[in-house]
Amino acid sequence: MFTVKLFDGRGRGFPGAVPRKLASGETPSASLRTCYSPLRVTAPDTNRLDGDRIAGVVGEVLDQTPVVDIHTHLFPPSFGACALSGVDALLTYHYLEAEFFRASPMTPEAYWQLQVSDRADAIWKTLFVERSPLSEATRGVVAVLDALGLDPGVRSLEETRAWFASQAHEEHVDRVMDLAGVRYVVMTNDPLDPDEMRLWTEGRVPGDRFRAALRLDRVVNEWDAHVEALRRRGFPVEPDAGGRSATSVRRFLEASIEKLDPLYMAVSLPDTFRYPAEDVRSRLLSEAVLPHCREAGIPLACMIGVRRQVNPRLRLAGDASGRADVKAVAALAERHPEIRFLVSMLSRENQHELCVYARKFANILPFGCWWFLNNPSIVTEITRERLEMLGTGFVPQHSDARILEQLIYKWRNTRRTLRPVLAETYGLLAADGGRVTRSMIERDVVRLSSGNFEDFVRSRGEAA
Ligand code: FIX
Ligand code: ZN
Repeated sequence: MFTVKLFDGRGRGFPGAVPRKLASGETPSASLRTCYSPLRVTAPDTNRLDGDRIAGVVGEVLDQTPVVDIHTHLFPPSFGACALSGVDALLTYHYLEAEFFRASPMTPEAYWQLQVSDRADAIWKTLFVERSPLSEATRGVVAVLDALGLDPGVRSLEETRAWFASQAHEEHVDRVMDLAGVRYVVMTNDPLDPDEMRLWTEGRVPGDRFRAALRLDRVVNEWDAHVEALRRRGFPVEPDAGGRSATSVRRFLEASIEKLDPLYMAVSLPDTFRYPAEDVRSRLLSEAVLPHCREAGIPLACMIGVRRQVNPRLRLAGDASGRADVKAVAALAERHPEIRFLVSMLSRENQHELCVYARKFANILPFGCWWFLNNPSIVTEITRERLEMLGTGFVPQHSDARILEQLIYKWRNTRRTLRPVLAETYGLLAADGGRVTRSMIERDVVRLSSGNFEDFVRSRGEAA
């Protein structure tokens, strides 16, 4: 007898799914067979792997194990213009715009005057035709085009554009997610974004492969600018977040949760973030957001260390990072032991300390190598550090994709980077006399790819 996790068909296995015992040789149900999770329905392979076979098996298991992408900015096709896809969107990704402004004499002001397709042409010519696409972001576009059977060496984008325009939306989404080995993605859903909320109110349904996350940046970080918007919607709040504000924000959160059914709430925080502090942000967190997390049993994702708009001329590409104070994370975890915190930090310098605090507080789950950290050299370093300090108790990566097809390259790169790191770690275990088996590697990779996240989010209301 051994335990498997059951999923109800395509990825919506959670939160209804419950682990149960399957007898060896028992035939799995149809829904079990069609799910994306690599279930062990045969006896586990307990044969000890020799050192020289470990890397091959790790590679196979990584390639065969679908991931849950726990933080993206993607939307399903039913969300219209919010759902970005295609070569123009790929090329005008803000990572590439930042590289373009360094390489081109064109000013940002002149660039923003252009149509999106003209911006894409300018970036293609500058970063792909006149220069070699060696950076992580440029190489990613090459990998996507190649994976979709398109020529990454063209001088003009006309045929590439035509190919994307001819794809049927829903099938294209499934194809891309299958190529990327992604079971489902978690979106970023801002309840104070009027355009997006109109779609939810109209009853647009995201479907099984897109789950919601309630993003609280406008509420928590841009309070002054949104006091009026909250009041207009029938939530009376005060500029200093006093009086009825906390009650109103909690009613607002409750209504948003009812509408979006999010897996977690999330907020990005600056490198200057302190908690507790004498400011409106801290007050909103302590009096509204955290009590609501506790009562609704919903985790809070804290993405810490962003310095917004150090160069506003670059718009979305104008954000940077800074080293934050991990004591704020410790204070959150210690004061709120019954709340679960998913934590990602943007500065490389904060990673080790975050691992130390995750060892002290089980209600901290470190996740991802966020944004400027999502490069093979840094992902290798951080993942090794996390394995050494936390075993398999973390979520190695999220894609942060904004354009659908980016899933292909971001997840390919993640698997490629994780492979030697995991293989080396199992190699050390084998060298120390440990028994390394395929079943063990499969169990661990499922945990890292989806299990840790789903367990963390599922533990609604349970004490940490
Ligand atoms: O705050 C965030 O969720 C960031 O990931 C983004 O805003 C950022 O622009 C990004 O796309 C990073 O990958
Ligand atoms: Zn993001």
